[in-house]
Amino acid sequence: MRTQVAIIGGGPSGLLLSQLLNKAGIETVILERQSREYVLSRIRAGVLEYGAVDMLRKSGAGERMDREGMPHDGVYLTDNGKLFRIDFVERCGERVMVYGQTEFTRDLYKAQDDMGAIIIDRAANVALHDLDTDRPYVTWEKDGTGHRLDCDFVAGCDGFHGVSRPSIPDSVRKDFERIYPFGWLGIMSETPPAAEEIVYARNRSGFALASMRTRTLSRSYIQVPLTDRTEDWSDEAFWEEFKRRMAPEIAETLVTGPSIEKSIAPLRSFVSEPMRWGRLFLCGDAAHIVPPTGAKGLNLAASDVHYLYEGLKLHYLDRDDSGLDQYSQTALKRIWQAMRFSWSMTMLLHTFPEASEFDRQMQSSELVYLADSENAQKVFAENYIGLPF
Ligand code: RFL
Ligand code: PHB
Repeated sequence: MRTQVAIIGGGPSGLLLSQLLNKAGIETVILERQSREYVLSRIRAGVLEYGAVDMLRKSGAGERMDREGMPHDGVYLTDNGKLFRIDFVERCGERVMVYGQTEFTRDLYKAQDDMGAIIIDRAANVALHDLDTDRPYVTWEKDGTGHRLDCDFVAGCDGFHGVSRPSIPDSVRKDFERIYPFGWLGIMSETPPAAEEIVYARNRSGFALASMRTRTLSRSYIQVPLTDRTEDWSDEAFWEEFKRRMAPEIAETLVTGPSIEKSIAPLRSFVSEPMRWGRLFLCGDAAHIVPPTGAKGLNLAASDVHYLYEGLKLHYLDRDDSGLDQYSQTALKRIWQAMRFSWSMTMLLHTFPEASEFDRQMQSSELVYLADSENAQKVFAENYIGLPF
């Protein structure tokens, strides 16, 4: 079997890249380790920057998002009960779109199916070969049979635990990492959202986040110690703690209900450089992880895809390799900016076990500044809606 671009991973970055390349007449094959049902059952991101929104539209898969997604003009923040709002449109003239990663992925699978794209799921033992030559190839097994795919390029879109990043020799790769001493316990519930926009809450007992998927489906998180397990948290205990951390006016009107999903995610900042080795290009979580506090993970995957798609298009349509040669450097510049924003929001809003009274006062002062200063709000809004690609 032969193709132009072999894509490892059928998550949002692999699907979006494949869809854009196919539309430009460039052939792809996607190899996904899991079943499609499994990929579509993963509940993750909920906020799309306007850049990611534009990309989904450009890929031809944005119609349902435009119909069902919820444009948000701002967010709320609360510090120990005091609530304030940052208006993105007023500060920066842009907004974000609340649309679940599950829906984003589902729309891309459908668009790929409509185009007759090749997506091979349940591909086991995927291995990348001869990446530093002009003739790379990929091998895998499915239902006990071995397969081989020859290609021009390999796009490593296989997330943090994939095979692509470890295929770059250790002598070439440099990893940067910070692990935070807490996780997020998240629940999905068939209840109306706590507020009409997302609420980020700092509280003495820890961080909480009120988000949503639709007008009748809420996504709510609380910061928990890394040692906690989901079984430790009944729905009643979750809602009690969530209310304690939210502003009183939000807690008072909150409608609670049983969880239909509950999970704990650890928080980590991670970047691996470079993002290109020979004919392998890393995209999305395969190369970097951000803590979810800034809602940047999926959005960074989309901006990586943008740079790689433009580079591949130049290569195939204009015989110009400059985009591919600059891919790693260009993508990393934007990634480090999102790293900085996600890290600073995480540091600002969470309770750190080792924090002193002074450290806590610094967090509060920063939030007072953000509540009172139009300039500070402008900086926050510019980063939250997403820096330009
Ligand atoms: P994914 O989604 O991990 O997809 C990678 C795919 O590759 C497959 N795979 C393999 N396939 C073949 N062979 C192998 N050896 C393979 N190994 C893995 C996997 O099965 C999978 O299907 O990476 P991708 O496409 O780069 O997308 C990244 C995003 O999923 C991620 O950044 C976001 O979910 C992060 N994130 C958020 N991002 C946002 O932009 N806004 C948010 O509001 C937001 N909230 C979140 C989040 C992530 C969270 N968790 C659970 C990590 C909230 C949470 C709680
Ligand atoms: C979500 O809706 O899951 C969500 C929203 C905002 C974040 C992280 C997650 O910062």
